[in-house]
Amino acid sequence: MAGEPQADCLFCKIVAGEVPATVVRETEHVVAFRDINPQAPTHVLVIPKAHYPDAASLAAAAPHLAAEVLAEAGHVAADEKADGSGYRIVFNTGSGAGQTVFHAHAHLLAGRGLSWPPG
Ligand code: IU
Repeated sequence: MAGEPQADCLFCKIVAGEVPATVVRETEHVVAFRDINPQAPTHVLVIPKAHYPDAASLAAAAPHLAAEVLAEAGHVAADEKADGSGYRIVFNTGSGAGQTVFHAHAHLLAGRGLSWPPG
């Protein structure tokens, strides 16, 4: 069922404390932790604790929760002193776009120049 924990989902296991992660922010509904393979000096993943496979399904089923994920990404950027120099929020969606974990997550990237278009 939408939003329910999935037994085979890595990020559900992080939410449950079954897989370790370096958590930088946590609310009742959202958790933010450092990516294990950082692509920038600041690379934090911001996820809803509830399981949705991607950003669009999250926004469709629980728009308030999608908004909280975005707001928390902004708080992480401020915590990391990235809100002045600029940062990027990315939701890879679908394997063709590089999504490898099918639990909605925002990548918050900062701390270096970020070129456009992305690869
Ligand atoms: P993607 O957009 O689905 O590809 O992002 C998944 C991210 O999860 C990716 O950047 C991985 O480095 C990251 N990650 C992680 O932080 N911890 C893990 O145990 C695993 C992947 I597996």
